[in-house]
Parts: sequence; C-alpha cells; structure tokens
Amino acid sequence: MTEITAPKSPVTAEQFADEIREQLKYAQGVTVEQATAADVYVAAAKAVRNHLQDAWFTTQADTVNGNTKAVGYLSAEFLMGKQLENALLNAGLTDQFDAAVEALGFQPKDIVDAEYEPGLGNGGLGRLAACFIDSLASLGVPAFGYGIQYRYGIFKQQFDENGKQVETPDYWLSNEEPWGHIDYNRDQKVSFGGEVVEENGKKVWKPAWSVRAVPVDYLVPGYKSQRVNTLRLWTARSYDEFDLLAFNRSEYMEAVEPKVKAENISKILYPEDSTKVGKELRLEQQYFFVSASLHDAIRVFYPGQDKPDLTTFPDKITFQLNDTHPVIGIPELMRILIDEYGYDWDTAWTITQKTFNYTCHTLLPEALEVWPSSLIGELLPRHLEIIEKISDQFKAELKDKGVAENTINDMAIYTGDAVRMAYLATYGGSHVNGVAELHSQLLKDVTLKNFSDAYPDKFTNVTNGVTPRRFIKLANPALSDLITEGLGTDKWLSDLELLQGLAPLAQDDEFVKKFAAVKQANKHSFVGFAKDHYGIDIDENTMFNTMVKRLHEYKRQSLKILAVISRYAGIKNGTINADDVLPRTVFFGAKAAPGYYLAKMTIQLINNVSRVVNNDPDVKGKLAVHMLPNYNIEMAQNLIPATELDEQISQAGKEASGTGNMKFALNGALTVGTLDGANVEIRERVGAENFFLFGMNVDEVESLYATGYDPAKYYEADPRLKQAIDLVAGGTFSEGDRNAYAPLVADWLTKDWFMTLADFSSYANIQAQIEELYTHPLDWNRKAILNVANSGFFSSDRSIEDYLERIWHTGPLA
Ligand code: GL4
Repeated sequence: MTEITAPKSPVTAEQFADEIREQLKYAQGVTVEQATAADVYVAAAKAVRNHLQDAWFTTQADTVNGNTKAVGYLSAEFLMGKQLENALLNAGLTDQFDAAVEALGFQPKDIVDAEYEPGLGNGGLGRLAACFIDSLASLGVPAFGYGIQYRYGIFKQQFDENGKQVETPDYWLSNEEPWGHIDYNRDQKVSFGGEVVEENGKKVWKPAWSVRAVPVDYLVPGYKSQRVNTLRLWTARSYDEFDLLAFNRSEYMEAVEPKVKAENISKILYPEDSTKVGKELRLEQQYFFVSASLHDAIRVFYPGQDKPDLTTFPDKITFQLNDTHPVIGIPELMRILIDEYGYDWDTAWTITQKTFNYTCHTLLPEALEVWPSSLIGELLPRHLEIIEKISDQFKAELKDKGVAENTINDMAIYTGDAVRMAYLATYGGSHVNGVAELHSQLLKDVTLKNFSDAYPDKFTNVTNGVTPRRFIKLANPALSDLITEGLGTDKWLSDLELLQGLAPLAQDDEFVKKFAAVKQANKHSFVGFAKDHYGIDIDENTMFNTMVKRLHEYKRQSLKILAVISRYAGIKNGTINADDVLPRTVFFGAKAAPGYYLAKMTIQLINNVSRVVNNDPDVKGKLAVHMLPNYNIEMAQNLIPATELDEQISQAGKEASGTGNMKFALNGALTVGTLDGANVEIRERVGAENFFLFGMNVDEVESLYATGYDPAKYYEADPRLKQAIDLVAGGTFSEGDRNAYAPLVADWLTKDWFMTLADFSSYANIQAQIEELYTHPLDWNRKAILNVANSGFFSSDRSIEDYLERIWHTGPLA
C-alpha cells in the first residue's frame, strides 16, 4: 500500500497567489488586470483542486490495491452546495486563499460568491448524500459517490406579482465549471429497448439503442484525513453525432434526433421530492447511471481482466441504494453476471444479494416507486424477465418459510402489472434501514411489516446526520470560534460528541452572553444578506423564526401560516394586546414541485399574507413575514445560524427523519416540533425542557384516523383557528377575492389529510411558553447552548460509523 502522504505540501499565501496567477494566465487566458471575480474564482478553484490531486491518486490506488472494502453510494441526487470554501478548508488553504486574493486586489467573499451553486438534488435526500460522501472521505473510508450530472438542476424559484411560484431552468453549466474532470476515456455503453431472443439455449438481449455514459469526476476531500474520494457523475452523450442516412436525405433536423434522445437522459433533474413520477425518462435515467456505475466498479476493481472472478465483487465494494431510485441495479447486476460473464443464476444471486443494501427514506406510500411492467418490458426487456424470476424465487422462499399464501401475494415484487421497487430492494439486498429510530420502527411495524416478519435480521436503523464542516464551520464561523474557545480545542470538527463539553458553560453567564452576541451578529449578517439578495428590510431586534424545507402538505407549512394569520388578526382586533406581543420575523423558504397544486397555492398564500402583514401599520414592529425565494444551500448556510426558533411541525409519522432539524439545533436554535422523525431523538438528547413539543403523537394520529377525523369540528372549536381560516376564505389575502384560496380552504375543512386543524390549538398554545422564555435572554440562550452541546450525535460522521458497523462491515483505509 502506498504510504499516506500529506496533500502537496502547504503553500504560502504568496505561492498560492502565484498559482492563481498562473491559472489566470494559462488556463483562463486573462491577465490579472483583466480578471474579474468570476475569473479569479475559476482560477482559485483549479489551483486548490491541483493541491488535492496527489491525495486523490493515492486514495484511488489504495482503494483498488488495499484490502479494505469500498463503499459505492448510488444516488440519483447529490446536493453538493458551493465547493470552493469546503475544498479550501479541507486542503488547509483557507488563510492562504484569503491573503492571496487580497494580494490580487479582490475580496475573498466576492470570489466565493462568484461560484454558482449546483442544485443536483431536491432536498433532504440529496443533501444527505452530499453529507455522507464528505464524512466517508473525512473518516478515510474508500468510497465512490455515483450519480448523474444533470445539465439542469432543481429549478430556480421566483414569485410573480400575485405571489405565485414561477420556475425557471437552472443553467448551472452555462459558465465554466472548474470542479469536474470529464473523462471521455472511461466511458460506458448503456443500452435500451429491443428484444430478448434465445441463442443456443441462452437468453440474449438485442437492444434497440445505446447511449454513451461519460463520467465527470469530482474530488471529495476529507477533512484532515489526507484522503480524497471520488464523486462520479455520469453525463449522457450520443454515439452518433449525426444519423448520416437521414442527413443524406437532407432531413437535417431528423439527423440530430439520436443525439437529442441520448442527451436528454441526463438533461434534467425531476423536481419532485417525496413523490414518484412514473415517467419513462426517469426510468431511463435510473438505469443509465446504475448500469454505468456497476460496469465502472468492475473496471476499477478488476483492471484489464477479461474474465474477472466476480465472486469476490462483494468483498471489493458494497453498494448502498439511496432510496428506490437505483434499485434497477439489482436486476442489472444479475444480468451483467449471467449474460456478460457467464455465471449461473444461483451464483449471480448470491453475489448480488451480498453487494446491495437499501435505505428507505420515506413513509409516504406515494414515494415508493412502482413501475408499470409494460414500461420496464419496453425499455429493459431482459430485466423484466430477471425481475419475474426473482419474484418467483422470492415467493418460493416465502412458502418454504411457511408464510401464508395471501401474505405472499401481498408481498409480490412483480404483480403482473407492476414492479414494486421497494420490495425488490428489500429482498435483493442484505440490509434495509430507515433514517431515524421512529422511522425504522414504523417501517418494521407498518410499511414493510411482512418483510420484517419474514427477515427480521435484515432490518436496522441508521439515524441521519449532517456534516459539521459545512453546517457549522463554514456556515457559522463565529460560533465555531466560540466553541473552540469554550472547549479549548477544534477537534470537535471531527469528533462532534466533544460538543458535550459545552454543557457546563450553559451555566456560565459570561459564556452565555458571548453565545448570545454570536447569534446577534449572525442575525445582523443575515439582515445584510437579505437586503443584498432579496431587497428586503428586516428588523434584527425581533425573534428570527424560520421554517425552511420543501413545500409539502405533510410538513404543514399551512399550520405555520394559519398561526401567523391568527396572530395578525388577534393584534388587529385587540384580542391580543399589542404591547404584549413579542416582535417576530417569520421566514419561510420552500420550493413546491411544479405540478403540486395545493403546495403552490400555499406558497401563494404565504406571499400574500406577507404582503398584507408587512404593509399594515397596525402590526409594524410586531410581526413580519417573508417568503424567501429559491431556498438552497447558500440560503441555509446564512439563515440557519441566524435563526432562534426553528419549526419542525410535520404530522407525527410522516417525516422520515428531517436533517434541517439537526442543522438548526447544532447552530443554537430552539425547536418547536412534533414527535416526528429525528425530532424524537433530538428532544431526547437535548432534553425535553429544551424543546417545545406540541401536537399529537403517532398513536394519537392513528386513533383519530380510526375513529373518523372531521376537521370542521376543530375549526368550530377554536375561535383563533376559525378566524384565521375565515380571513383566508373571506379574501383578506386576495384583495377581496373569495375564490382565490377556495381549494385550499375546502381541503382544510373537509379533508385535511395531515390533521393541521387538529394540531392547531396545541401549536397556538405553546407560543406563549416560547415567548415567555424569549423575554429572558439568558435562560433562552442557556437552552440554546444545551441544544448545541447535546446534538453532537447528529454528525454525519456518526451516521457513517453506524453504516460501517451495522451494514457495510468495512472501515477506513489502513
Ligand atoms: C427524505 C425525507 O423526506 C426526509 O425526512 C429525510 O431526512 C431525507 C433523508 O433521509 O429523505 N425522503 C425523501 S423522498 N426526500 C427526503 O428529503
């Protein structure tokens, strides 16, 4: 094994400035005098990447030659966020960069800001993948992230003059993107369609068309580990630039059709979070990246071998299926082993089952992918045959176990009409995990109950986590410095449980005041950020109360906005004494899937409540509401450190985990939340007295469903709720138009699937407790410190250690 060497020896600021100059001159082709911030950004990115290059090569060599099993993280989404600051931090070049760009006549912040944020994910699931590959590299575990380099990431969100969401495409690759190495010489062929024929007693797939999968490699530097792993994102290219035949017939437009069809595959990220879209292109995307990745792993681990011994494949790499999106990998590996390498079915099955594990990220039935058999048959006929055979084998296995006939039918992977990907994943892999204790329990008790009864040992939990490098160190440098001062070390950045050492300091008034000052400074910076980015004025002497996440009914942004409306109405009509009102600024950030009608209407409502409330002199200084456009990682990094009260108010039993909740607690916000997802564990750790709990728990929700839920009853029972809904229905937020929100109002009063109305009173009542505490800043901040001190468990380093121990059975490179 190669000796671990430090990344290219650290340079002085002068040397780093020279490296940037060199990039400007030879790669960018501009002089220092001509250079703009965008030029310097690209040059600095390339310079820092060069510093990581040797460690990347060493890590790759050790990954292949060492005897440590690698991890392959298969994910349709990697929501990376901006790269430059993170790369500088991990390369140990932050100070040199600051001094170097100043020497070149620029402000470091302007250079960092020039980076365009890649949005190759929808939300929590994609960001989790990014945190995980950061932690894998930081722990020194050999790993590949495998995904798709979409040409267009998640849409950019704007609001029109009526407050409606408008989506615009995210042209993130329209300027030079300095991080990815495109590697045309390590491409893979991925085929589709056609038919399966028998030749000499063997099944042979004759595909109809193929695309060229070209890898784009991103370096994933570990924090202080000297390791640099690989994120390999595939881009789809056509083999035939032109269909010459068509061209000769001078049908010019048709001639480029194959190219268009091929390149469409990696063109766009589907903007649905927690809902499935049964579209052909989506299945093409899934198969495209999974097939390319599996072939790539064989290429990497058996270099130059025509007849590799693939029975050792599961000892080389273990593949984690990030939700159902990459599950087509199970029949694909079977096909590769049987059709391409000549293994028999049973050997192939043993290898396949050992190779894969599945993480389920949801409890919503609509998010578990089910593909029509007809679609799979058309696109991947050989895979459909293999799936049918897996399904038959599964049934036989269950029968042998004595499982009842009707249960076996309920558990069918292949139903004739459809293929259930979650079931295929559960049977086809070694382990299945949920993403928080409660979620994993509900998977076993409800969603995958039959499977857990039949294969209890397969099921386990790994509670999610977030990387402290990005979400504390980079996002909140002032708090990071204070933590380091308080603990007397900065080791907490790679051992987050050390934060516990802060707990005694919650009793030290001097420390508490410093902590409060950090929060105030972060609020102040956010005021500037919001002015620059959104042109809004915010009063920093109000409580900053935030709800940022995707817009989904189960997350219940409706509950929050109804409470805001109720507060507004109360101040207006005098049922709330204006002098008693604690001044608050409420921030929302949320993208809605473009086809999600009620979600988009909720956004419009929030925008219009914001317009009315913020312009009403009667509540000025008491209440302000802002729907911030285009919630993304950059906004999160700025808003989370400035937030004092975080909203995690989903209906119990619906949010698998949440990861925003962890980021807020680690940045010293208090949470108002339900017993859902990872909230349960956060509350356990930070202490019930340091968490504002409200609402029904899972059992109460279930029994209310069972006895028949009538939302109108709750509307009648709480005058605050009635008044809020009446204002919406009466046109207060639609210039008198009573129809504007009629579908939303009707849904609340007649369906209210996620029981927003039932939890309203409890939510409104707890506000008094929150506000009482806020008027005692020392007490509030003591609790905030205890949130930070006791949230070290929620590091993604700990999540990865749990995966290593419970699922992957591997560890760091020697
Ligand atoms: C999600 C869950 O909704 C979210 O609770 C969880 O934190 C995240 C990562 O495990 O995965 N599932 C889907 S789908 N989108 C998510 O964000």
